[in-house]
Formats: sequence, C-alpha cells, structure tokens
Amino acid sequence: MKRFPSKFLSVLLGTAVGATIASSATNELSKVMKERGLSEIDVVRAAKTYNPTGVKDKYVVFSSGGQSGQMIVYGVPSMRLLKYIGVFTPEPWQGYGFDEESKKVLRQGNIRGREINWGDTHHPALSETDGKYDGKWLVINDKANPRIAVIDLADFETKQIVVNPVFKSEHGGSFFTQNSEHILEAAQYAAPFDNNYHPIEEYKEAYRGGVTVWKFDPKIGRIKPKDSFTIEMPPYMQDLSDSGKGISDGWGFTNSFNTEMYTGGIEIGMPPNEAGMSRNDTDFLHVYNWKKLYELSKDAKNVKIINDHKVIPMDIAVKNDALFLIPEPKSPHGVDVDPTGQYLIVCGKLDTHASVYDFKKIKKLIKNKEYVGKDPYGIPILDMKKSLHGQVELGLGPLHNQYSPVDGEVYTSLYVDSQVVKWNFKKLKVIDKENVHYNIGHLAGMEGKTADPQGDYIIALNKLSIDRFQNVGPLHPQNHQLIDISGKTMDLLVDMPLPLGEPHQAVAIRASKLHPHVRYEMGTNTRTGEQHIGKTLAGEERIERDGKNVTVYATLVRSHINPERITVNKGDKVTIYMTNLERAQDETHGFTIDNYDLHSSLEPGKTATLKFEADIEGVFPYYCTEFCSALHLEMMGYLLVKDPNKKYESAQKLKMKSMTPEELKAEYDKTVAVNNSTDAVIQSVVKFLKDNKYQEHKVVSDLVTDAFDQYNQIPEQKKKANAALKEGDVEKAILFENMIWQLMVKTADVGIRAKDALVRVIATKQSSSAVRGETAFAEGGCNGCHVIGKVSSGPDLTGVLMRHENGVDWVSRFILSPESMYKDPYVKAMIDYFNLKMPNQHMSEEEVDDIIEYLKWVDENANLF
Ligand code: K7E
Ligand code: CUA
Repeated sequence: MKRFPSKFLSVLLGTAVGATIASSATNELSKVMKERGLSEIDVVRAAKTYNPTGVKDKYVVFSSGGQSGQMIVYGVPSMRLLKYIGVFTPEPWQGYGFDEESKKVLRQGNIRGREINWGDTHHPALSETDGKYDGKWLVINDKANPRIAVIDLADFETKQIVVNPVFKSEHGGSFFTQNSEHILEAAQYAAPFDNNYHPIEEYKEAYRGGVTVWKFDPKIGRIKPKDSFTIEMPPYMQDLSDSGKGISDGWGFTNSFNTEMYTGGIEIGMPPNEAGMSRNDTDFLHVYNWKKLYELSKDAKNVKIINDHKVIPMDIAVKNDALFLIPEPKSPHGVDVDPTGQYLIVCGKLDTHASVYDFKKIKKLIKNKEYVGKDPYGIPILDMKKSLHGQVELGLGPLHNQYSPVDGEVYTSLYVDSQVVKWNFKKLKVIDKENVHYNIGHLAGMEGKTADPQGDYIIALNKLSIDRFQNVGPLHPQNHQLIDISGKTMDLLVDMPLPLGEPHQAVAIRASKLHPHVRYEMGTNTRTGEQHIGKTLAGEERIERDGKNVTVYATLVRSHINPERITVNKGDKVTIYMTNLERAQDETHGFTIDNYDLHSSLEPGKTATLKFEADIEGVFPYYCTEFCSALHLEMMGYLLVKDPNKKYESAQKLKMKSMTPEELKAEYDKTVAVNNSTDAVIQSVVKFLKDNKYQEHKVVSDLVTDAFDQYNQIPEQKKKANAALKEGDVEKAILFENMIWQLMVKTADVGIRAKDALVRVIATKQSSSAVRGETAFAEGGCNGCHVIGKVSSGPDLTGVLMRHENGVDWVSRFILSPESMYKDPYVKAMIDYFNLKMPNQHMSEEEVDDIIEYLKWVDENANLF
C-alpha cells in the first residue's frame, strides 16, 4: 500500500483512526488531490467548509438580494443556498404576489397609487433583545422606492411593507434599536417632503433630508406607522446610520455627504455632482436623541403633519437638545457602533483613515453645550477632535465595519485596496490584512454588529467577480467570500457566486437561535397569522353561487383537489379558497389554473385565496404544481367556463363496451386481496415500530403521526366501498377500494421512512470504514442481488461472516476472486439454487475490508432488518 508523503493527513483524519483506514483514505485523498490539482491547504479549507449530507450549518445568513427585491438565505460555513424570500418583488414559487393574501402585502408597497414590482434592497437587520439577536424578525429596506419590509422568521414570509411617506429615496435603513422598539431609516437624496414640484434652485429652502423613526411592536412583528415620525434634517445627503446600544441607547447616528448642498447641472455647463459634492474636507455625522424626540412627537405642538405623517422640524429638535452635527472625513460610508455602545467607527471612502468617535466625549460636549458653531440651519456643531478617540490609517477606501468577540477588535472592508483589515480600535493599531477579490463592499460578521459578536467567520461581499467563475455572460454574479477569523491571521476559505442582484449587506445569526415552524395551524391566513375566513375542512368542500359571484371552498391533500370540477359562466367572478389539509412536514401543494396568471403555494395547514374573473370561455385544467406524491400528476381538475348566451350541441355519446358482472366481481376481489396483503405489510412495520419503542424518538414519532393521518382515513373509504357494493354498484366499490390502496401506499411510504429513521437512531454507530463499506456495497452493485434481511436473487448476507469457518477470510476471498471458488461445494449449491454466479466486481482490497466492516455492523444489528 502506498503511503501519503505528508503528516498532515494523519492530523486531518485524527489519530484515533486505525492505520489501515487512514492509509486507504489517504490513498484516495492523494489521488483526488492529484487529479484536481489541490494543495494541502486547499484540502484543509475544503474540510472547514464541507458539510457531509445531513449535517447543518452553524450560522444562517440573510443577504439582501439587491435589485431582485428579494432576500437570499444561505448557511455558513457551507455557503449552501437555502431559500429566496419574495419581499418587494412577486415570487411565484411562494405564490407571493399571485394569491390574494400575499398580494395584499405586496400592494402595501404601492407608492402614490402606483404598483411597484421591484426593490433595490440594501440593508437587512435582525430584531434584537438587549442588543443581541433574538431570531424573531427580519427587516430590509428598499433604496429606490423608500420602503421597509418585515419578514417573520417563524415562516420566512414577508408580512408587511411600509412606504416612507416623506422621503423620495433612502439608504440608511434599516437599523433596529437595541430592544427592537424602533427602526431607523435615513433618507438618501434630499427632496421636498411634500409631493409637489419645487424648482432645484430652491434646494436649500425646500429640499430636505431626515431620519424616520418607525415604531415597531416586537411582540406581533409589525411597524406602527401612526406612532412613527420623521426628524427633519438639512438637505445633506444622509447615508448609512446605526442605532446606539448600551451607553448610547436612545441615540442614533447618521452619516452624510454633499454638505456642500451642490446640485450639479452638467447640461448647463456646471461641473458634475461628483466634483461639487466632494469639495469640502469634511461632511457631517448627525447625532440625535431619537428616544427624546419620540416622546416629543406625541405632542401635536411639536410636529408638522406632512402626507399624513408626523415630522419634527429641525428647530424643535435643536431647541430640545436632540440634534447635533460633528464633522467627519468627507464622503463617508459606514458608521458602526461597537458592542458596548461607547465607540462609533466612521469610514470615509475618500479618506484612508477610520475615525473612532467616543460617545462619552460626545455626551460631555453636549452636556456642557460646548459647540464650535452652528450650520446654516442652526444645528449645533460639536468639535471633531474633542469627539474623537482617535484615527487610524487603514488603507484605501474603508467602507464598513464588523466587530469581533475580542475586546477592541474590528474588521473593516477596504473597497479600493480590495482587502479586509483587522485592527484594534481602542489601541488604534492595525493587526492583519487579507486580500479578497475585487472591490469588497460590506462585510458580514457572525452577529458582528450586535452586543454579542461571535467571531468564527466574516464574509466579504464583493462587487465584482471577474475571472472567479465560469463566464455566464457580461452580467456577472456577485462573489461572497468566506474568511476564517478564528486564528491569529485571517484565512480566505471559499468563494460563492450569488446570482440574484447586488446584495449590499448581509447579516448572520446562530442557527440555534432560529425556530421556524414546519406547519401552520389548520386554516391559517399566513400573511396575517389569523384564521382564514375561507378555511375548509375535509367534508366541507363546496361551490356557492350568489348571482355572478362564485365561491369555491376547496381542499388539497395527497393526491387530490376537492372539488375536481368547477363549472362557471363566462363573466362570473370566481373566488377559490384553498386549504392544504396535510399535517405532514414538507407536504406542500401548489395550485394553478392554466392561462390565468395565478399560482399559490399551500404549505401544510395554509389557506390561500385565488380571485379572478372567468372572462374567457373554454376548458382550463388546474393542477398541483409540487411533485407531492406518486399520484401527483393525477392531482388535477377542470375549470369549465361556458358562455350562457351560447347553445352547445352535446357530442354523440361514445358507446363503450362495459364489463360483465363476473369480470367486475373478479376485479373487485383482486383489489380487495391486494389491499389485504398491503395492510399486512403495514401491520408488520407497525409491529416493528412498536417493538422498538418509536415513541421515544421525536423524529420517528412525528413520521408515525403523519402515517396514521393517512391510515385513519381508510375506514371512511371502506364504508363507502361497502355501501356501493350493497347497492350493487361494483364499479364504484372498486374505485373506493382503489382509494383505500392509495391511502395504504401513502401510509407505507411514510411508515417505511419512519422505520428507516428508527433503525438509524437505534442501530450501533457505523465506523467510518463501515460507512465506506456500505457505499462500496451499493456502488459495486452488490445490493442488486443481496438485500440485507431478505433472500432475493442472492442469499441474505445477515450472518454471512458466521456461516463459514474463518468467515472474514472466506468472504474476502470470495469477493476478490469468486471464479476461483465456483467449485466449492457450498458455492456450487448456491449457484444451482439461485441460478446465478457471483460476479467479480473488481473491488480493491480496501473496499473489501470496508465491506467486511459493514457486514459486521449488519450482524450487530441483525434484529433490525
Ligand atoms: Cu451598505 Cu452598498 Cu447600501 Cu455600502 S451600501 S457597499
Ligand atoms: Cu399535490 Cu402535487
């Protein structure tokens, strides 16, 4: 046997692993490394991100979906995509924007009566309790059409969209306050608060910036617009923001650019915006006491009402010592409050420094009313030097910061240098730099901007992906790069292309903090969380007509839609309420009617509504769009739309030869016999489950519950079958017996899954060699003839090692060279009996060793097969 030349593999494989196993895996590994051109460090990095099948990630990332107006969910460290969530954009898989309930949410995002079907999502935020993520709610902003959406992490569905009533664009959102009482949203491009025309020459007088302080109810997860207000600010372009925590709780911080208040005009010969807006050396950091302003906003004399929304004018905020400005290096980008709330780091795109402000110093200046002046709008300006803890030269284009669990440590993205820099903001010292691919924007740390950062990893969210991935045309995917920060220095592990818009920012949370449910209470309107008025239980299905309005109360369950025919008149207004009666996990049914631009996704327990006018005559199949069962294709029906003003000639009935009574009886008997033998199989599985105390294992008992949900429907069908038989309608009796068989198949399907799951929990743990052996057994095709626990086209291999003297030896020899043993009397007898010869599958010695280990494991657990 070959030996792998390096020591690192034995480290990789662990010292406890036996030498044979190690060396056979080593051989395989060195072969793969050679074939794929991987270095040792590549393999280590792969091992740090690889999740074997069934293993889940430690962190879950919620990334903005950029211009897709959606959210992207993926796992860390595997970087496996888990879900897209429809937010500002219709998303057909989830029925989002196609059924009435979700349309209602999507349409909350209409602006001035206009439907908007996309969003430029930038900054997601997770709800917090005491400055730490609580895993309940997720919000995200839309820069283009100033809006914020709320997603419920109990089911990952969008529940609310609020439009900013006074801004015309925004960027500095969304930021939760430390107990999720409020969400901060700062404007971007200054514009008049009202909806009227104001000439650009009146920019300084009529255009405004600001920060909206949305009231949020963390119990129900909804923004309360009536209890929210906007702080009027000068027409500086407000930018990224952050809310204070710890000692700065109650305060908000917002960057700005264009304090020059330049308005461009290339077309009239003026220098462009980019020149005029970055003329001054400094811009202003806005510091405001949102908590105090919230209290003030409750008194009508402190607010102006614009577009039905409360606005606190600048002079009121100033008079109440609640709004201040501090100079900051020009054209800043991120402002990020540290885990304690004392320090805020501001990065300037055009400055090589990061500026660390000390909130304690800021507060002192405010307390002593120590101002260096006022801006043109009368807002007091604090001294920059006296507010600063210090500045550090980091590199070109610092943008955003993420904190580490180590006191004083922070990671900052360098846009121009394409680097991540690790530094200490207390000691003002650079520690380490890591090259990333082109033009990093945000960074996502693991809970990296909470009061409890986890370290472990950060993700570089890069703007470009030139030459990183297979070329898919001029529009390239984005590139998220995972960096290991658990060591002394950073180590870039892996790239992941993101094919859905430019995600500016992403947030990551420990997976253990998320507890989404797997089913809804029966008949839930999932967008409101309430019982749906169209909730329909089995047996309640019906079609009601009231003039031109037709209401269908429908149910879906494997594998039928009830009703299966809906006949209406052209011009009728149709409402279909659909309830998915399933209780089983992951048994979603989709529903669509051909040609009607409708679709809904019905997860177990959900009720949703489709509404349409049957405006064209014809026959329209409807069907389930999720491959939900073996009879999924049969899960269909017809919408028949007839014109009431037309006469239809009935087609000649085709004369079909019918079955004789004897033939019918024979078919009935056969069907019943099949059902009886299927039931015997089910009973044997049930006995196995009971004997092995399935109730003690939650995963298994959940599956058994699902199975009985199916099985318990059988007596009802049996009654119908017997009644039909009694009336002499054998045809119908056969169909009901067939239905019983369908229910049995579904029961057996889940029942066997339960049995497998139970075997997996109670069987002894497989050694890694046995695991490989099972794979070799399957891949070598052995299971084509040998079924464990059963005699099939070859002997059952349970106990095979004990059937022969020196069994291990005997079996090894037989696998390696079966031909040499065809004459052995035992083998000869077997060949005669099965009429088959054991073929030579050309297994390696290692594979045979592994298979032997697997067979030993089979013997240890023989009682389970
Ligand atoms: Cu957070 Cu792109 Cu909106 Cu910086 S922004 S990258
Ligand atoms: Cu239900 Cu396919």
